[in-house]
Order: sequence, then C-alpha cells, then structure tokens
Amino acid sequence: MRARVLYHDHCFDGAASSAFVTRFLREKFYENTDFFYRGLAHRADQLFEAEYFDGDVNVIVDFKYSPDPRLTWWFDHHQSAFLSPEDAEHFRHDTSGRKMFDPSYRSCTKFIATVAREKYGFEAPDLEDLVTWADIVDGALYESAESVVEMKEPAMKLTLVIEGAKGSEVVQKIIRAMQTEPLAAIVQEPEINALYEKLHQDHLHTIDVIRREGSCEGGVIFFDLVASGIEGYNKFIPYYLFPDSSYTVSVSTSSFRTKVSVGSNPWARPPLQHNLATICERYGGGGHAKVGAISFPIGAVVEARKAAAEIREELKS
Ligand SMILES: [Mn+2]
Repeated sequence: MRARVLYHDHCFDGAASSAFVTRFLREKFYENTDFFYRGLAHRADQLFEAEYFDGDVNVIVDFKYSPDPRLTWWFDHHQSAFLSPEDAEHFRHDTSGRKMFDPSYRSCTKFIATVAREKYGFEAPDLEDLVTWADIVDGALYESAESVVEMKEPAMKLTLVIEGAKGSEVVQKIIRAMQTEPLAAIVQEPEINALYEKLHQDHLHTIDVIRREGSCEGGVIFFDLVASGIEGYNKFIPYYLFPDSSYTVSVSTSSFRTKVSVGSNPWARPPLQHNLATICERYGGGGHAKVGAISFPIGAVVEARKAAAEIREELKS
C-alpha cells in the first residue's frame, strides 16, 4: 500500500504533523504501508493538482481542505481552512468521520495527537517533545524575541532549516527522522547541521537588512524586501528590533509569488485588536488571528505594495 501525505511545506508544524500522522496511521490503520510526502504552499493560483491524490490513502495535514473524493484523512487548524463556501459546505456533509478541523488548536500536531489519543487510543510518548515544540513554534509561545532570534534550542535550529531549505527534499528527510529521532539528534546530522550553519549566516544578514530597511510608526513595523531579494525571514526578527511594536507588515518576492506578510508581536503589552486572518482574507489571503499572509502572482509588486500600505493604515488605528 501507498499512503500520500500532503502537508504545509517549510513549516515546523507541517513537518511535525506529517511525522505524527505517519506514526499514528501506520500503527493504527495501515501497517506495511509506504508513506510518501508532498509539500504544499499557499499560492495565488491553484493549490491542489489532480495528480496529488495518488495514494491508496491520501492525507492532508496543516493545510486547506480539498473536496476531492480520493482524500481519506484531513486535519487542519487554520481559521482560513476552506478555499470557498462550497468547500466548507462539502466538509459539513462529510460522512467518513476522518476529516477533522479545529481552529482553537495552536498547532496541527497537537490537534492530531489529541484526536489520535481521544478517538483512537493512540499514544506516542516518544513524540511528546515534538508535539510540545510544534505547539510552541506554531503558537509563538516563546519567552522572548531574543530566545527565538538567537536560536539555542534544537527545535529553533530545525525551524530555521525547515523554513529556509530550498525544495522539499530536506524537509522530507526531517519528516522521516522526526518519526523516531529526538530533535537534538536530527540537528546534529551532518547535512542538516551544514545547512543550519549556512542559513544562520543568512539569518544574521537578514537581521541587518530589516534593521536598515524597517521603520515603526503607530506601533506598526513595515519593511519591503523586494529590492534585497530576501525571500523569507524569521517572523520574530521585527519584534527583536522594535520591541515596542504591535504589528508587522512586509512585502517580499520569491520564485513563485509576491507576498504580503502580516504579523503581530506575541510580546505586545496591550491586547491586540485585529484579526489578521480576516484582514488578509479580504485580499484573497488567510492565516490565523495573529498571523496572516496574502499571495500575489510573481511580478504583482505594485498591487502587493498597495495592499500592504492599506493594511498598515488599518492596523495603526
Ligand atoms: Mn500549523
């Protein structure tokens, strides 16, 4: 048998969810099954291609719902889990009992672990550390911006590698390792460690660029990374540099999209007022209450900058 797992690529929670769901499904349902992975990204055009559902069993974790009849299992915790009202309606009529959605969870990994235990009696004590860290990373439950930006914990180092690695190969190597190895051991593997060292240099460079390009007005940090060519950044860098801020809005480009990222400072003192997923949904994006993003086609820099400017104004109020 072949099981296909479609997961949120370049995301610690997406990788941890894939690792956990593999252990759960293999031990409870599908022994002697080969698991294959495909990382998915939010993009401006189509999310799912017909050939993605090519397993005898098809699973989506930490990513949007698909009404495809070949989908066997689905677990997600994103507020914006449905591409359309029709998809949400399709989910409500599900009779398989294997499509699970709960946006109250901070991480999809914790959600899967809880459902697996409560509904199916599955426990994996050796994966407890993985589940805890997925909740910390996806829920941004860090002590301080320094603790994230300085990256002393193995989970932080792995997050840098997962988010920064080009292509999906390294992420899938990590997904396979996460099923049996402690995080500290995975980080020490030569290939992963070498990549970490390189990405850490880039991380330090990104901190310098954001320090130079960034500004903070009315509690909203803004920077534009289009000219620098930097595709992504650790989302806590802005709060490390501007601790008195509440929100971040940024524009960046990558090989497949132009992106507006909207985030909130997890250490902000006054409680935050805005739901960022709701704001991003207005522009065709999505996310969680505390962090959202909008994908534009490659080259749509003008539209992206316009949206970013509007969102900045809205968040300042
Ligand atoms: Mn997640």
